[in-house]
Amino acid sequence: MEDVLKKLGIESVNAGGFNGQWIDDDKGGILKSVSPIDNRVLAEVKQLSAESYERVVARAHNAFLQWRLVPAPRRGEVVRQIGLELRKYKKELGALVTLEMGKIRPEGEGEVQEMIDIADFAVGLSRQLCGKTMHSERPSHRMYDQYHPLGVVGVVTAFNFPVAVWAWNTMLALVCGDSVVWKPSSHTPLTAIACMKIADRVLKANQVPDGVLGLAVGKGSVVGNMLVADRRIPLISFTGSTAMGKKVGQAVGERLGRAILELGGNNGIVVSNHGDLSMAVRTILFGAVGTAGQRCTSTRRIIVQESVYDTVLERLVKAYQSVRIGNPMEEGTLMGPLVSRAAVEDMMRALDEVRKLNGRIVAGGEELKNMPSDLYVSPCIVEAENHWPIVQEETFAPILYAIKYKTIEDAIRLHNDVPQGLSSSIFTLNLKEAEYFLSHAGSDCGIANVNISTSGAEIGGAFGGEKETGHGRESGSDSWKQYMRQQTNTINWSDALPLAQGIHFGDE
Ligand code: UN1
Repeated sequence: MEDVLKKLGIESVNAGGFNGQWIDDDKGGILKSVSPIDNRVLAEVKQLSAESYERVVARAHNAFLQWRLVPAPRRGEVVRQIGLELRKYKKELGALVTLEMGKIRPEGEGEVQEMIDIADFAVGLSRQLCGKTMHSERPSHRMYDQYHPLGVVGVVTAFNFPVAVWAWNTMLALVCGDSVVWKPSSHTPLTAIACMKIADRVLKANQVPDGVLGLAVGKGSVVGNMLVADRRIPLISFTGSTAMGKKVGQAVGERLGRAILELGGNNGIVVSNHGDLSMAVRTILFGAVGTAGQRCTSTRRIIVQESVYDTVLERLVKAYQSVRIGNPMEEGTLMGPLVSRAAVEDMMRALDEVRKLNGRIVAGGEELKNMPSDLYVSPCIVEAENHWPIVQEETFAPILYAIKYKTIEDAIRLHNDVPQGLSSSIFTLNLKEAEYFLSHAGSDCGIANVNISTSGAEIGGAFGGEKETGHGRESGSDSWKQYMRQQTNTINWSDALPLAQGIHFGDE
């Protein structure tokens, strides 16, 4: 552990603010980063007070004014170098993710791989920030649109993807000519500090203006509130719960800012009698138990055709019993601890609700004793009804609700009958069912898959959801457009002044 911290430049007490220089603020209070693996304090961080928050955003704004003038491909070259630097630290940064939030090592490293991938994507994008040219209805006029840098982007990330989500936003924002102020989760300040150190070496070597990347570790009630209300920040990208997201959406909407909101999911997999059941079982295990059920894309519901329901459940229970739960730093562990006592209590509360409804818990659902901390649980499968209030909610823990269906129409109705709309999947080898699921009459989610998990999306696609999951898209496809402002330009190269819509005004 000490080696990992040392290699990433983490000290026993760290400054939590960065605007090109580290800001040592004694007025914001100390935050302890505690590992859920064994409740050990990894290091301490000095949080930002309101005054030092101001220093971060003021510098970010000035930096933006200069950074936007750097040609986009040149900005892409800086991002390319950040990607190279991240490759050098993949192992250590991945390990720090594991230490700070408890996901297993391969998942920690996978997250750093997402950072590298989005950096590569952004490099290519830096030469493709294209608008359209359209034909004007007026003679001798030319019309086109172009995308200009937007400003300071505020990025608020959650504990469960402490580095990847920052990178999805930041690598795009950088090539788009924006600066970024990052407020990480208070569970994971050290990974944020480590990322900033890695990126800053590249920024300094390329004489990028100080403040293009900023960090604001601090309390939600101070830094979080200031960030979302700040008129100098035209775009807030927020990842977190639906409850928090509603508040953020309101605060940003109140000032007519833009918001990308990546909130709760309630992701379902439909398992058809036409599906490959052994593939389905392996996938459900990854989707529901991976990251201890703490992904916004975690599989929370399986909707299984009644003729294969017993077989699927039987095989799943067996698979759940073989999951090795323990220290996520150790090879062979499949599930580490939950992030906090509050998370364990939420899980137990949800299971109490299930019991009140006479729901049958067919696997797991226990707090595990004799573990290195009080945060280990066994992943759980519950036979449930889709309309139960607890099934309609997202509980950020490894609880999987199993629900039966008769017809494919039923399955899609049940699937969509929740308030959230992030990720979804169907296991079927029947072409009609698959196409139905992906059609406008099918899944209502932002992500809909066939024969793969609800979780583990690639960076190349646009990532985000509908309904109470929020709105906006991060990562691939044309998500970058949200980080720029679109401008329509019309140029008259004639000697006349024709008006659009054939209007004659005065003598013309
Ligand atoms: C999240 O849980 O906030 O698709 C993001 C996935 C990951 C990202 C999840 N690539 O599961």
